Amino acid sequence: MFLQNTFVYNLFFDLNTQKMSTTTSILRQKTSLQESVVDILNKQMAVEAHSSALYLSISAWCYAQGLRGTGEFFRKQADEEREHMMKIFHYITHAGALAASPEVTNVERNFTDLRSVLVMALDQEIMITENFNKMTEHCQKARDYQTAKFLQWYLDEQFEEEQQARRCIEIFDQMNPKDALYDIDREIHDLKKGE
Ligand code: OFO
Repeated sequence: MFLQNTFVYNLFFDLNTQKMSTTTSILRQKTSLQESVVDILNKQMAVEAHSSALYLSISAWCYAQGLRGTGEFFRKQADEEREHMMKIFHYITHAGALAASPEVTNVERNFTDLRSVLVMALDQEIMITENFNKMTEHCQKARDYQTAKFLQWYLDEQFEEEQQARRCIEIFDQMNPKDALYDIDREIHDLKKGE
């Protein structure tokens, strides 16, 4: 879609016939990335942008409830999601392909209570992990091992982020929220201390 302007013939060594072959290639003169790979990376940029906006919205709600520690936790999380998006942006552009600046719509703004917000954040992270699993599988099937290697960083990051999101819910459930909302807020804040 993004790179279909030039239609060129490339020479390549055919492993089956053991000789140089001519094949049509739309993309290879500009980028080593296949179109389907550029497409899934761009789609994931949009998911990261949406995550960033969602966490900023959660942060704003937390601050408005006086939950400043959790507000700060989600403000940092929003920044991290934008960094994740930009890391993909740099990967696409450095590979010579075209990154698509994402449009962010439908950002949730109506939250009811802290626990449901924490569960929403965990669900979001689980969904993102699943995306990266599928993307890695796609790249392996497409024999794009470089991009599969790039995606490994995200799988490691998701492992950490899911643990953190689960810990937030554990903290909430282990303390009686009626008596200890202040302490819950502080504990969640401290999960990102030093980040
Ligand atoms: Fe935790 O989502 Fe970005 O990658």
